Amino acid sequence: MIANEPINEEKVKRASAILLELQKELMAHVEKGSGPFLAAIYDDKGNLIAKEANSVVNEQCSNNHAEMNTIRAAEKALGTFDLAPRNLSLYSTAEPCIMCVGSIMWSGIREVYYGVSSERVEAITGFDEGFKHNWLEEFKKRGITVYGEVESAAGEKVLQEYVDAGKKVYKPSR
Ligand code: AZG
Ligand code: ZN
Repeated sequence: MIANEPINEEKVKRASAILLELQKELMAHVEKGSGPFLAAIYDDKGNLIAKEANSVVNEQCSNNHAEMNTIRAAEKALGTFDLAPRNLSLYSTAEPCIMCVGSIMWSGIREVYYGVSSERVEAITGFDEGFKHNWLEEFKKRGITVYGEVESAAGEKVLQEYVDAGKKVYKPSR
């Protein structure tokens, strides 16, 4: 596990439980046409605000990563573009890609917890997660907490299942 603050065991325990649940739900979304990523946003009292899977292929939109969809749904549900006053945490089955790191920064999300690292996502699936310079440090400067590689073994297993099932690794042709 990695983090950009001293490890808080309470946060790790909560993140483990939520991420294991998201990993467990993921294949059911994939069976309905989603990509192999799922994210959820919770408030600081433990209420679920939004949960969305990746819908790049089934909605034919390259922006529709799990994190993007979840932030969009949370902002719509709360009627605001600024989530900061709500003290929200984003949980994602995998490390946010270059696009989603930007989206999280702009959203006002205060805490990020993810499962599988981009390096392992790329090795297992062949997706290109992009180039991210020191994003944990950059988030720390902006007061955004990050815990990564939480329950990553369970996350890697689901991604391997996706690949073994011959599901689409969507990407632009180059
Ligand atoms: C992805 N990585 C994450 N974390 N989430 C998604 O929805 C993705 N799609 N492709 N790479
Ligand atoms: Zn993304």
